[in-house]
Amino acid sequence: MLRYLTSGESHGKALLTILDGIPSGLRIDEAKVNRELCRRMLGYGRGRRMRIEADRVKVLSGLRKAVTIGSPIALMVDNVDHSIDRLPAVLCPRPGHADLAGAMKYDLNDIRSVLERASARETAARVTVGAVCKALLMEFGIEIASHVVVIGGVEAEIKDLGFKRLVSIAEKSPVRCADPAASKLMCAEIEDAMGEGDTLGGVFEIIVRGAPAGLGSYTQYDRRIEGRLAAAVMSIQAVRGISFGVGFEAARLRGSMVHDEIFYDRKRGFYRTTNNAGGIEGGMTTGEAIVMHAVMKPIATLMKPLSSVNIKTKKAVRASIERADICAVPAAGVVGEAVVAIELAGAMIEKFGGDSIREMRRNYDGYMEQIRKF
Ligand code: EPS
Repeated sequence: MLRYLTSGESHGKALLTILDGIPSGLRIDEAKVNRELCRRMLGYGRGRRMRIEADRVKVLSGLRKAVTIGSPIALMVDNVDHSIDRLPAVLCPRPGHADLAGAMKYDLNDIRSVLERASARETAARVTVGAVCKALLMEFGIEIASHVVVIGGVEAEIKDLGFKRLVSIAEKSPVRCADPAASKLMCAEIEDAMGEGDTLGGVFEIIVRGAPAGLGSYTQYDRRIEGRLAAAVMSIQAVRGISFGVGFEAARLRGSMVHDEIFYDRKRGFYRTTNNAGGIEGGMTTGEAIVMHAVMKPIATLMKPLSSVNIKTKKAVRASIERADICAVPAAGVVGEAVVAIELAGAMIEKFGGDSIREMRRNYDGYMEQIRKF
């Protein structure tokens, strides 16, 4: 079983993770982990904090000569801004943030103690874990990408570009969007929101290419892969909704328009010409690309704050202002890739056995041969 925990406050000393269950024999390239951390920091609309930090991973345990040995892997990202004990108290909860419910729940009279851990800074830790899991998935030719399709009122028009081209265009866009015209409009929308002291949410798409058919299972509710993937992506700060393939559109369409017809070719085996299911049927991967959409609400810290109540004086006030992003949808896409990688790496280990990469590969090859001949 693959499991991990993260620890660390936004302005604490560091973000820490222990990742347990990665098989032995996997090469971990620190530069690749750092590249993922760097991708998470980018994006038009990010706040000043991202200019202060230079997120880099320190691998504290679990590797010998950059190769896993089956023991838990400890990963650390230092915070340059570790001012947690010097920062002023926060008393005016921000609507939309963990502030109020968190302070009541943990009986804290300074909201700072809530926001420090609720902050999306924690996602840097998850990105380090995701990068290790991406390395495991790459061993089996599984690739994960994301791109932004909506920011505020601007929707991208994504042509059928193919995976590689889509990724290369999106990675060059300041908002990680594969439609250059929409990309410009999104940047303008972010500037406009900034001018108004406001924030923006949006939608990002996650695409997984190369996952074999049969990850997850229909046999028990908690083994259904879409449930696991949805829970993972929903656990990202500010994500409010998930869909697969044609998603919510399926409600308006007839079955004949939704379900992906099945074909067979001696060389290719079973295949589909459409992928409305988003690569998942009956709680299992189908072997087609996994396609998910995630909705992110606008960041809760507004420079023109909404009405709130001071938790000490109970007087009507404006919500507190913290340093924050205007829009973090491009970064959330990178985090989405990471959490999907973690969930799929777990499902791969469950299916193919998890003590060593060599053992996993043998089982994987045998299974792939078996389904080819099915
Ligand atoms: C973030 C770091 C945070 C915020 C942001 C995400 O740093 P700071 O609070 O020092 O500016 O920029 O978090 C939020 C917007 C939030 O509401 O929690 C990061 O590293 O991603």
